[in-house]
Amino acid sequence: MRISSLVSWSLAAVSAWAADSNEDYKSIALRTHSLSQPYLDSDMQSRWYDFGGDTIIRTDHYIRLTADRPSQTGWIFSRVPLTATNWQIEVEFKIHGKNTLFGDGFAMWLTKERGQQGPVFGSVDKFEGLGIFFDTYRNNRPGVAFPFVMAMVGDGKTTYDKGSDGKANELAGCSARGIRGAGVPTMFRLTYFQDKSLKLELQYKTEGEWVHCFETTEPPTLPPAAYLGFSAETGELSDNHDIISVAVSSLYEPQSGDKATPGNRASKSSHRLGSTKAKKSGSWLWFFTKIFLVILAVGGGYFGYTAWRANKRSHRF
Ligand SMILES: [Ca+2]
Repeated sequence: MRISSLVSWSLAAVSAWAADSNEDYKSIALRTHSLSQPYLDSDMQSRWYDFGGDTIIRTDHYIRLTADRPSQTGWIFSRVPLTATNWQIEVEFKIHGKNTLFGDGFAMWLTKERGQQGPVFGSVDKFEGLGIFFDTYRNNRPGVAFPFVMAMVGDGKTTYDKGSDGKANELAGCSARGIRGAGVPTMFRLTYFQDKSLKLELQYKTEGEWVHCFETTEPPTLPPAAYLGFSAETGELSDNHDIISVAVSSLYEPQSGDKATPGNRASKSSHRLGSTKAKKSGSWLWFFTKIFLVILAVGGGYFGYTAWRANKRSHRF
């Protein structure tokens, strides 16, 4: 092995290890909240989700919350609440239709309520929990481009400000021009760390490229038992609002000597803060140990190489 290739191999190893040390969280897929084709069991039921309103399921294609027809309302809601402390929800969806004027959009819910028809993108108003709205029709909100994506946290009493497209109660949001009828699979990825952040990323410009929508540093407090749901609504204007797949995972910190134990929102956060600290100092120690090992490997390799060269040279005579 040449010295130069040994050095570059060692450098590559260090950078790979450095990237690895940033991965403080591991994930476990939650079958209870995930959806993929064919969506239904053999008896044409879903074990984990209920659906209602105008929702149509085509087992080889999509869950259609509304068809491209006026005055449609549809929803699906998980049967069991999402109790993970930290989680990620990744959804492929498709908003499309034949008209140049269209509406109204769809919503993702993590709420105490479940499976009730209503006026907020097809679900109930005065909800308690989190709503993410993919609003394709501008009612009255000057200055922002539509479609507009936003988060609202409901306290069970506050009304969604439909007249101004949710402006009064917006937690965070972004414009997403081109998210409707995009040429690539459209997706969103919502990541929640109870003590840290709520982040929303979108894919609609290029496949495999996530566009940052928002990240809040003061994440909302969610109901301890919140159901995951999706709903959509059409009025005079319409669109197809399709859910293609839902992948939910629980995020947790791997602890040395610990088995994979996804946390629960009911668990004490003080305990978890303590373990965060321990993990951080632990990973730094491991990082320096790795660097030390690489230096040893490079040094050892170089020593071995020169010894081998010297040995080879002495044999030449
Ligand atoms: Ca609207």
